[in-house]
Amino acid sequence: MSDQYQASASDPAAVREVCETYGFCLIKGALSQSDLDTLLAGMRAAAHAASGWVMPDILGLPEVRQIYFHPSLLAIARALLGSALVYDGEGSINFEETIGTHTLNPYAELHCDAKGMPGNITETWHSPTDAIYRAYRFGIYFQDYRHASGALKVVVGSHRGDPAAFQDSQLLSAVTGNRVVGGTAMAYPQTTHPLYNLPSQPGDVVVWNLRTFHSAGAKLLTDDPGFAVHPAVEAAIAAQAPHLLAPPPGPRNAMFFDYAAPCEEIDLYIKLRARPTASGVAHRLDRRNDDPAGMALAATHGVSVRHDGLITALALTLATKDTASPVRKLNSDEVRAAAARLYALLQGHVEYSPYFTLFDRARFEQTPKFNTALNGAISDIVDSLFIKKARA
Ligand SMILES: O=C(O)CCC(=O)C(=O)O
Repeated sequence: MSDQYQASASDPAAVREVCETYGFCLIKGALSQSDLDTLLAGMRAAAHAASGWVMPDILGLPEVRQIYFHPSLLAIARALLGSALVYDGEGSINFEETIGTHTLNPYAELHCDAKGMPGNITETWHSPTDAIYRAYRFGIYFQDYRHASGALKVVVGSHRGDPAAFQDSQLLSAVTGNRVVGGTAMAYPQTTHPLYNLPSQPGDVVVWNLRTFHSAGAKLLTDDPGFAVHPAVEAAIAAQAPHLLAPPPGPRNAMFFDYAAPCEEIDLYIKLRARPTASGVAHRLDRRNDDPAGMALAATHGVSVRHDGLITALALTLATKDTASPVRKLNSDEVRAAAARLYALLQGHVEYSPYFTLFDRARFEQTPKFNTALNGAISDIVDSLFIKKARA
């Protein structure tokens, strides 16, 4: 276990130091057993309620959203990012009662989530001054991954520098390493940058910068659990000598959410994530992150909330409602409710950069008629979703 990668939850300044140096931190002792029990029960309830549907993000889930406002986590987030925090809409749950897809097929490709540049919204974020990206993902894992497979894997230090150097395919080097594992000599390709599997235990919180390259579900060697290799090497071991690998300790239940500073790079990230995806946008209509109780909770804790994902889904739904392929079929009461909901969200919408603006706010505010104002904004939003280059 490498102590330099961890810090106590009671020392937010140390968490920041570790995060800024390495791009991630294993925060020890952040949550009590009672926090974990309450959270897991809430995740179970939310998963059952959503069964068969895409699970909405956590701010709209009364069963679990309290965790986002946990005093220790907020104190750490503010130490990392400053006092003004924003919820960017990224808050998700992995829950399964027994070992299933989440446990057996985690996303085991090294990637980073920080995307969005002023000149190209899909490009991986990088800074001309090598500044640190101002958003962190917090992960709560319910199993002990010190000796078992399932941990988060990170590329140490990949939050800074040229992101091209850390892409999954670039990381394998031509240098061969040799190691004796379970009595067998193993030759494997080393990586150009060090990897680390976070040995988290229940009660810890794993935090990583959105620019840090990482992958899910690290496979650990039973005889050498501290040894981290590229996911491609893990896959080769799993295919050729699976008996060397430690099995998962149980279902890989976990929760992930972001804290961000309201700034240019997070504005671009939010706008990218709000774009329509191959899986469609209809399910976003079931998000409830604009419900008054959740919004009141956020306001009480001084956290602002971006609703771009919901705004774009509502706009596309209303724009396509009379076409042959509507995002979702709505009756007239539902159309009225969707319009009122969108109008309220547009009134509260604040952006943090001039790039890829969703709609012409001045025109919206100066148009007194509800329908005219709303239709103008819907048309702007639909246009904005298909722009590749920024019009600042
Ligand atoms: O499942 C995990 O451990 C990591 C999830 C992940 O890759 C992400 O949130 O970007």
